[in-house]
Order: sequence, then structure tokens, then C-alpha cells
Amino acid sequence: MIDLFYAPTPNGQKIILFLEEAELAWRLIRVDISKGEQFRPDFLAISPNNKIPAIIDRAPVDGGAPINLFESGAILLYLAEKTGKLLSGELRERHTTLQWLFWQVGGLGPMLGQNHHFNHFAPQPVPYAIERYQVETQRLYSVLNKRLETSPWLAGEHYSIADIAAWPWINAHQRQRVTLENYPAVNNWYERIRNRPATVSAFAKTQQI
Ligand SMILES: N[C@@H](CCC(=O)N[C@@H](CS)C(=O)NCC(=O)O)C(=O)O
Repeated sequence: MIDLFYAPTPNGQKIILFLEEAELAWRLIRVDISKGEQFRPDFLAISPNNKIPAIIDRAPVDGGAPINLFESGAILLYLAEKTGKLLSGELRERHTTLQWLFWQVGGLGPMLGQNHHFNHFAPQPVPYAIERYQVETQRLYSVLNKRLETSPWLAGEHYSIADIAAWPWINAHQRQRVTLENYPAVNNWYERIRNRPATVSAFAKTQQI
């Protein structure tokens, strides 16, 4: 059983996509980040950077004590290694997957997060910042589009944790003021993931809780 500390944001949604895709048993523990619950000492003991997502794996493969983890990329890598799913063991495909996973956690996520901030949450409009992150958002969508013009999935021939990491951020494209039709290969990839049974059931389960 995996305990997932969750809020309905792209970084949280990555983990439910993996858990459903890999058919792991999971329990969702909501952390209301709008009310500051991420600063509670019991949560900080698991996630000292005061951010979701975080997990506790109560049944690690070594049979030892429960493992706590924060950072969505580290969690996806851990769960992929635990289950042997969504991360190839083949040298080239494995490192192509990790390359795009790191691109997402180091670039796509933080930059689109700044786009969300300056478009929706800044206390006053900051035209320079809005423009800067809009241009960077478009650049990143173009990088993704180029990759997906030549490859069905980010890692190559197989759906992987790299796709899972990127998709929830693209799912928020309207908030980023992006028109997906301008990025046809991204749009096609986006729809294929949106219609996967695991994607549908992951979101349905979070509505139920
Ligand atoms: N690099 C982190 C980013 C996580 C993150 O930014 N989480 C946000 C929600 S999407 C959060 O918990 N924010 C609360 C806060 O900053 O206080 C990851 O990939 O897990």
C-alpha cells in the first residue's frame, strides 16, 4: 500500500497516473496547500520542502522499514524501479526516459509554474514576467512538439514515467494560455494519454475521495 500525500495540482497528478497505470494499491491523503497544511510538522517530517507530492511505501521490496519520499521525479523513479513498470531496463531507452523526466522536473514544471503564477496569482500584473514566462512556455511546447513529431512517446516506443511527468502540466494548457492545436504532435500525444483507462480511473478516484 502506498500512502500518497496529494493536492490536485500537476505535480500531485503525476503520481496518481503512475499508481493507476502500475495497478498499485494506494491511499490518498489530501494536503490542503491553500490552507497551509503543507507546513504542519507531521507533513514536514515526510516532506521537509513543504510541498506535495510525497509518499510512504509501507511495503518496500527489501522488506525493511517504510520508505518516505518527496519530489515527484524521485517518487516516479522509485515506483518504476519498485514495480519494474514504465521505465525500460534497456540502456538507451532507460536514459532517454530519465533525460525527459529530468527535463520535466527541471524545466517544464518550474517554468509553467511561473506562467501560472504570473497569469493567475501575482498580487499585481507584472508585464515583463508574464511575457517572459509566456515566451518560455511556448519554447518548451515547441521542444516537446519536435520530440513527439518523431517519436510516439518521450522515451521512444513505450509510454513511460517521462510522459507521466509531463502530461499533467500539458493538461493545464488553458491556464498557460496555450492553444494545443498550435502544437499538433503534442495535441495528439495529449489525447492519447487523456484517453488511457488508467488516466480516466486515476482522476475518477480522486473525485471519489
Ligand atoms: N519539485 C517539486 C515541486 C512540488 C511543488 O511545487 N508542489 C506544489 C504544488 S504543485 C506545492 O506543494 N506547493 C506548496 C508550497 O509551495 O507551499 C516536485 O516535483 O515534486
